[in-house]
Amino acid sequence: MARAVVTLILCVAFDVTIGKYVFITQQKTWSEAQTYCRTSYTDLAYVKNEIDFGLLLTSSGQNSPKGWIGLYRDPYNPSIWRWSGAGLMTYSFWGSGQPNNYDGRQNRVCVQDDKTWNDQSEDLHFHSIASKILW
Ligand SMILES: [Ca+2]
Repeated sequence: MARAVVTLILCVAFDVTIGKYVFITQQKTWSEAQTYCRTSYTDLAYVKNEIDFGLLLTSSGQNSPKGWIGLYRDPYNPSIWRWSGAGLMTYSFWGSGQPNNYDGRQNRVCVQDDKTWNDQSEDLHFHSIASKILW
C-alpha cells in the first residue's frame, strides 16, 4: 500500500505543465520579484522555447509585458545564463547588442518594450512575470 502511494505521488509530481504566466504589476528589484513569485506562484518566469515566450508575451493582457524574467548570469561563469529554479538557458531572444553587461553590472534579464531580452542591473525596479505550474 505504501509503495502504491509513493508511486502515485511520483507520477503526479512529474505530470507538470509549465505554460501559465502571471504578469506582476508592482515594480520590484529582480531579487524582490523572485521572492514574491516564489511565494505567490512558482518562480520568476522560465522560458524554454518560442511557444513559451509567445504565451509570456500575452500574460499582461497588454501590448508590452515589460518586466523581469527568471534568467540570470552564472556568478562563477559570466558566459552562462541560468533560469531561477530551472537550469541552463536553452532558448533566448536577446535584443540587438544584448546582453552587453553595460557597466559590468547587468546580471539579470528583463523583457523590453520591443519584446526582446536585455540584461539589466538587478537593483532596478521593473514589473515582472511569474511562472505558475499547472497540475
Ligand atoms: Ca544590457
